[in-house]
Amino acid sequence: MKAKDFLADLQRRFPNEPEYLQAVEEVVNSIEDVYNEYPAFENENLIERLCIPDRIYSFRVSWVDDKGKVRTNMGYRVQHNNAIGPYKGGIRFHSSVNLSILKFLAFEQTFKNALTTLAMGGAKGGSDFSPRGKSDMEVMRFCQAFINELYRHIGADTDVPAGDIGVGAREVGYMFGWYKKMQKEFTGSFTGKGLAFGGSLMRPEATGYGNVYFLLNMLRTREIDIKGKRVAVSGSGNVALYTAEKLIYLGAKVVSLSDSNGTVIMEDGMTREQYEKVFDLKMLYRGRINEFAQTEELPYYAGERPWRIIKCDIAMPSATQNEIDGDDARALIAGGCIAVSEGANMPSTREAIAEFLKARILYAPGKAANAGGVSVSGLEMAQNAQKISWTAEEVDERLKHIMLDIHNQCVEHGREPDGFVNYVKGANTAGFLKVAKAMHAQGIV
Ligand code: NDP
Ligand code: 2IT
Repeated sequence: MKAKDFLADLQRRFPNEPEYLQAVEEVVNSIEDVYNEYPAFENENLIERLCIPDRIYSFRVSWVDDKGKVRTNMGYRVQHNNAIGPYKGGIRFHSSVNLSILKFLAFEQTFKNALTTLAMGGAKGGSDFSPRGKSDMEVMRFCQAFINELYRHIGADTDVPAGDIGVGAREVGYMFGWYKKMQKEFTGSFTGKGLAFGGSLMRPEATGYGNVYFLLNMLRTREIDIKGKRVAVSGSGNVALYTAEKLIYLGAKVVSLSDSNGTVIMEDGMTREQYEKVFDLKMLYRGRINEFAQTEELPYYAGERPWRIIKCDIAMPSATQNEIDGDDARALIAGGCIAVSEGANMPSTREAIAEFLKARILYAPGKAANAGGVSVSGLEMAQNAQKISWTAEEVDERLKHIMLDIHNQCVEHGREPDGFVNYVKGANTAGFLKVAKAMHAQGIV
């Protein structure tokens, strides 16, 4: 396989899917050599079967808003690969959702899930519906209409959705409720459920905490202490907030949070009291970051991301894809940033990643660093299958262990001759080998 030729062909076939092509390009470039060590892979054209999703469902979702107006959105589920377990991955509700974005997410999920050590294939779904500004009843009607189409294609041993941008406990609850009604069964068909109906303790915290655990493992390789470090966090949703909480607990200084409208800066680090205020504002009242900045009298930069406006030791992008471009990366490095650990999926552009690798800072790609969320989803599936629930301490211990295991896989496959660990190469290679070997063993399916 020649990566260049394969990618040129994919570009010709899917010219309007830039995010999908970006995610595939990164993986294919890093696994080219190891792929070519296994002639059987090439004989079976495994690379094409691995990069093109198994199937995609797309459908129209019609629902009625509070004014009685009939609205339509698009709905999708991309089932990418189930070589090592049932399809598994979140659902995203955001106005920007399109097939290219969901294909990139399902592709990434396949490798991420392989790294978790648990038996989960890769999938992603979603809609261009935006829950922002909608009433609970509107969100409920939308979720029911969405699942009315999707319920036939998912299930505890088939495909298990969860949350992502715009999908939290409320949305998962509504989707699970309708799934259960249509299927006439109570099964672990979703993760991220409420605690009263099969959810796992620590699932809400898992992605953010897991990312911090991954960061600690990276810092340990250079004997760096997290205490007192200035950490720029972007986003202010599920992942960003639990990242911030764990960082404050560990004595780091969280110097920023953001949303799609702007960034708040906390030069001396967010206090515990400020954290509680912003958590309530976002989680209970679905408020905006500029409201937090106003009430706390903190500097707010409308339309800006954190990277160029504040100096930090560590960056933890936790909002969305391609939120750090080449100029942002250069500004971070020039400002003394020593580590980037990605809570979001593919938050760094190709150019930004190249800058991080060139500067030889600690750089963890999302498919390794943010795998804690889906890992605890896997633990939720295990608990549901046994009809038991574990304590928060037990889940947290398992999460720490999984994040260490993922870190070790990255080091094993990503260490370069001079000792530098290329976590991109490590994560891609380890994830690829697991999935590819399973696909090879199962024949052409
Ligand atoms: P939430 O919906 O809870 O929060 C998303 C945050 O990102 C919000 O602050 C939102 O701001 C901001 N954001 C979303 N889209 C954009 C955009 N286009 N430009 C700028 N800011 C944006 O989602 P999560 O916290 O769950 O997800 C954040 C990231 O983490 C995503 O990349 C997701 O794929 C990834 N992830 C999530 C996991 C999970 O378990 N939830 C697991 C692994 C990865 P606003 O309110 O203005 O839209
Ligand atoms: O990107 C991700 O890993 C998620 N949104 C979580 C997926 C899951 O199934 O928990």
